Amino acid sequence: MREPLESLIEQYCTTRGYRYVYGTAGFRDDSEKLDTVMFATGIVACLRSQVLNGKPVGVMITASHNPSGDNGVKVVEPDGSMLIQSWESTATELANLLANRPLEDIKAKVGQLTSGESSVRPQLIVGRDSRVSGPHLLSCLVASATSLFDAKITDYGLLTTPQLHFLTNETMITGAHVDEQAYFAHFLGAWDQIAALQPVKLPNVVVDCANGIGGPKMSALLTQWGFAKQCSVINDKCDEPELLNHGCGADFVKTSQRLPNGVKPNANDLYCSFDGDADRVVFYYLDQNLGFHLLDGDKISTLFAYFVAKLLKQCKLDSILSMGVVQTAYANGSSTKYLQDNLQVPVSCTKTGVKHLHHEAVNNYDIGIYFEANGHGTVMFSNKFHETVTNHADQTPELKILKYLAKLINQTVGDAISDMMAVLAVLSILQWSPSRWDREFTDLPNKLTKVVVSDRSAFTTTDQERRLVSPAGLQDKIDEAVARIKSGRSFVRASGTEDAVRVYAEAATQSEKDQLSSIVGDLVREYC
Ligand code: G16
Repeated sequence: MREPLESLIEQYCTTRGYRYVYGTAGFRDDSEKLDTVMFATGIVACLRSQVLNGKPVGVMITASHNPSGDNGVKVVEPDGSMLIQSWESTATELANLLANRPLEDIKAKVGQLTSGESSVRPQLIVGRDSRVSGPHLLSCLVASATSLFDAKITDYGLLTTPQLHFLTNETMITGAHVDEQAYFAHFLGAWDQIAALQPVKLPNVVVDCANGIGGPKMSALLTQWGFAKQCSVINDKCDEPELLNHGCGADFVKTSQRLPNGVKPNANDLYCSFDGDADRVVFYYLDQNLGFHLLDGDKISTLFAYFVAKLLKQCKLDSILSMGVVQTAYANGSSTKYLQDNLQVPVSCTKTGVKHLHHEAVNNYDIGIYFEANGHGTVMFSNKFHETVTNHADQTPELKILKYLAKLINQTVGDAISDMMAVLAVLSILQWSPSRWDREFTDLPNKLTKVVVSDRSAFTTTDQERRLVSPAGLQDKIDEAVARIKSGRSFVRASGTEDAVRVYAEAATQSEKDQLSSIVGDLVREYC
């Protein structure tokens, strides 16, 4: 240890007296409250790497869709998936110990945690989004990782979250330093392979980057992409912090169901919006009357399910390789019905959070499609899939498209850039316009709102977050309200990324949906 623990704590753990929770996607809070969390995360990430015999563990400093004053941290396994859940409690315990307990207790705990695997040098892969608080928070993480562990740290600077996941996994696979360009080369290579089989025919595409890190990364992509002439980027001012996710981006478009700032309305274009760290994407288009139509995560997963099912059938692999879709309670009822009734695809439901959907998709299917309605998601292809398509005697164009699609879609986590390219490739091959894509099924009118309450931890759930356990009595009242509405569905859960409770409502008509949303919102306010 280069510096005594007490002086490190004094310098890097100034935020004390708070209670931290490892939420839906790691720690997330006002950036002013996070230096202690970052110091704790440095320790946890190093311990995880040591337990995995020095394999690289990723750390991404981001608060994704949250306002610019927030920040947070996500820890990534060497294979690019989210930190295994059994370690979340270690992270929470350590952060709260550092923030609340006397120095002697902290010393004892840190000493105990760092004594076991000390011969293994941990390796961290770090990146951050465009928030101004990023560099300071990174310094708190680096302080514990270097002073307590002498960790080997590869700092990529500014990255999207999916780039960090991808580069962590590539570092593990190659065992060497991986240049950021490897990320672009991988996905552009897959795009070119598909484009060589089938000429690209698409409308112009406008990409809203939420004034986050997706902006410069999209610009880098466009300098190398054959499709660049038809693709333009808006809301790409990531050096103006107050603009981040403000009136733009995937979360804004999904929740307000309207165009983001900065768009020139054009009925012939296809639009998409990323969030602040570019790990989610939603699409939309305007009809001839400039009416807005959203193509969200449900529309993306159903598009992939339709396309992959069609290719599997053409390649006579539909009885050999299993395919299923994973959704959350936020999935529109019409999308679930379409998948089950029209496509005859199995659908499962998990709690909110990529970490839950990812494992369900990987553990159950050869081709596991998972998307949250808010645009987070990807398609996971199993080893059996790769062996089957590689060894298949008949290497038809359809089979090759399947193979290249599996490369075009980020296999570590949902990725706005890679998902966008994959959706465009599928639309081009199917020769579907945005409205043709939209016509496959009609969403039930739906509304997602936030209610700020004094203590969101009072809202606990069961049944994949579809039903409340507490506050006592509230679920019965919601059930009564839902029963009065045709095709009504509503649920309430505490956000794991924001200090609020989310209320979802859907119904057969716009007015009934508004009515249900307002009744349930009022019930939440009454019961909190
Ligand atoms: C994170 C998670 C997503 C989740 C979202 C909202 O996204 O990765 O899986 O849907 O938070 O979660 P909650 O409703 O609990 O606030 P992001 O884009 O914010 O990192």
